[in-house]
Amino acid sequence: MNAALKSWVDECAALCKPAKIEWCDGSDAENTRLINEMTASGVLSKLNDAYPNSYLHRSNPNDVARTEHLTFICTPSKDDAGPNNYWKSPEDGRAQMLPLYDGCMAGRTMYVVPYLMGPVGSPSSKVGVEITDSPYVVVNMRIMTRMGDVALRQLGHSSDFVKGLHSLGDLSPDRRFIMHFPEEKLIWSIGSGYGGNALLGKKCFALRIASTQAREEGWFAEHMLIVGIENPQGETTYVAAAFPSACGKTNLAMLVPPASQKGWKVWTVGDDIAWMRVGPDGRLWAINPEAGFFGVAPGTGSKTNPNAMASLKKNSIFTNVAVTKDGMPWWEGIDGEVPETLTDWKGQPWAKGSTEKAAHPNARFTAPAAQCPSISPKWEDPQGVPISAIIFGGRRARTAPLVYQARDWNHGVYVGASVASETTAAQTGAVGVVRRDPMAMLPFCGYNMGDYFAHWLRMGGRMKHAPKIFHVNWFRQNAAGKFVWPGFGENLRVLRWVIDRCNGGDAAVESAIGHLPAPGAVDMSGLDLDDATRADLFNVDAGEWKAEAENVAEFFAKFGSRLPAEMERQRLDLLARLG
Ligand code: GTP
Ligand code: SPV
Ligand code: MN
Repeated sequence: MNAALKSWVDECAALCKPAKIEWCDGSDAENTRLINEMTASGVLSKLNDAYPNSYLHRSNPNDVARTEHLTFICTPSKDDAGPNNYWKSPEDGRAQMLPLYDGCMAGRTMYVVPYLMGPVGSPSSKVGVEITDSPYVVVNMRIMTRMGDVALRQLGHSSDFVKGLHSLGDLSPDRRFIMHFPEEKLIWSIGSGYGGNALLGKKCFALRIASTQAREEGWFAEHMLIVGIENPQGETTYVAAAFPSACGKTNLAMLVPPASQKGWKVWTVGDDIAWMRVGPDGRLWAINPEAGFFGVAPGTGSKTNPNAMASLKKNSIFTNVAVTKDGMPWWEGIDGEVPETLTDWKGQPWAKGSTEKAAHPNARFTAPAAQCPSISPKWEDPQGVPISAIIFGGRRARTAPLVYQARDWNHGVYVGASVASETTAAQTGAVGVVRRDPMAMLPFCGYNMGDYFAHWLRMGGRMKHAPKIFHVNWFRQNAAGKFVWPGFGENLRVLRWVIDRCNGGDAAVESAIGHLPAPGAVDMSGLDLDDATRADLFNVDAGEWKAEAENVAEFFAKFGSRLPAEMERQRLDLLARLG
């Protein structure tokens, strides 16, 4: 028994006062028992046998997305958390949480869940332990991480693990907090059972805590998918891409080449988080710390993402989807006719034509990565995969063209730092509001983003073969508010240009914002786009970009002296190029 772990578990038990404690080993037998208990108590319900071993869970309707305003970084100095985070001092954080935890598990079971983030045997992998009173969290963690004995074996007698204490509490939003204590590698979460608020290995550990470690140790913990693109000659190029929540990472990671792109293949390594280190060869190597997908259900269907549809066909958990009268999971955008009647995500009857959505817009599936037909043969390689390109992107109705390439690493850091995107249902609050979301990390960077930009700039100097940096926008709209780019599989056309650029291709033209594809360099053959639309996809409007640079200035100003001078220099250079 690991002494450090034992004493922390004892401490948590003394505080939360559970009726009993269960150490989770990650076995099939344990999983089956927990699922049986949850189907008996109504926490889960079994779905149709067309989806073997799959279950529906309905969250409390007040608890269906991450709650950024209730998420805190607890560091001694407010400046170290930065204007990008809600902050409390560690003392205040603790003082606020202790009374909420006191006795919160009375009558409940306290589960101790050891888990490994990253492939078994990888020098990049890290151990976490989550203590929770939610069996739903346990069975999700079993899909999302390598859970149980495998993690304890990796930990051995070391005290080097990230601690996460989670309780459902009373699920009241007034008593819901997600607090991070980076200096103690500790996460305290109470009052939510949902996704990133409760599955503490994901955003809390693998991004907020890991990003602080990454900065100290000289690596990257990023909100990025990892994908391998294989050309018809059989050569695979790996790309990492950061898009904000619900902006297309899972879809790009599982892209299916359309018939027009003969001979191309796409291999999924990860769909949400990348941990990346500089290798001895001077390239950047990435692992996926997760073992499953916690994917957005609405919009997922055989046309948009057949690989996701195949991944979730068995051994999966569906959260806040609707259900048909035959017990099939259902959401807006799934295949087939809209049924006449459904049970909606709240468990209420729903009829076709209703103005209410049947599935919550942030309904999710939890599915094992190994079930994905496009999973890369290298997805569990302890070394990871070498990254040739980093792509940033967001949801922008205007301004950002379909694709452009940064002029060099430092300009690429500026491009990443100036990402903006319309908000989505992945977090509570208004949807569709453009906000700056640097590197898609605004909700996930565990420290001052001024220091984060400096870290990115510094890392450029440490790589002999740094990835090339790009920006994409799949979400440009026309005057009628319709997406003009077909997206999904057709995005491969853009990735082909990206890869060509990484391999020395010169099919680019200079513009004020960076390199644009030369005319004809992105294959548009066979797409139903008129000439005006084709031109508009690559249009750079100097007026819009000047306004953009002004907005970036306002954002940068928040960081005061923590903003590296190079970032403002890049911004002024851009303005100068815009004329
Ligand atoms: P998180 O899991 O929240 O981090 O989200 P994500 O970045 O993985 O987003 P995901 O791939 O799940 O996509 C979110 C939504 O965007 C879904 O409804 C998709 O159908 C839609 N989407 C994804 N890619 C495209 C695209 O290329 N074009 C359009 N129009 N929509 C897309
Ligand atoms: C996101 O919001 O970016 C997600 C879902 O991937 S959650 O796990 O809730 O963070
Ligand atoms: Mn995400």
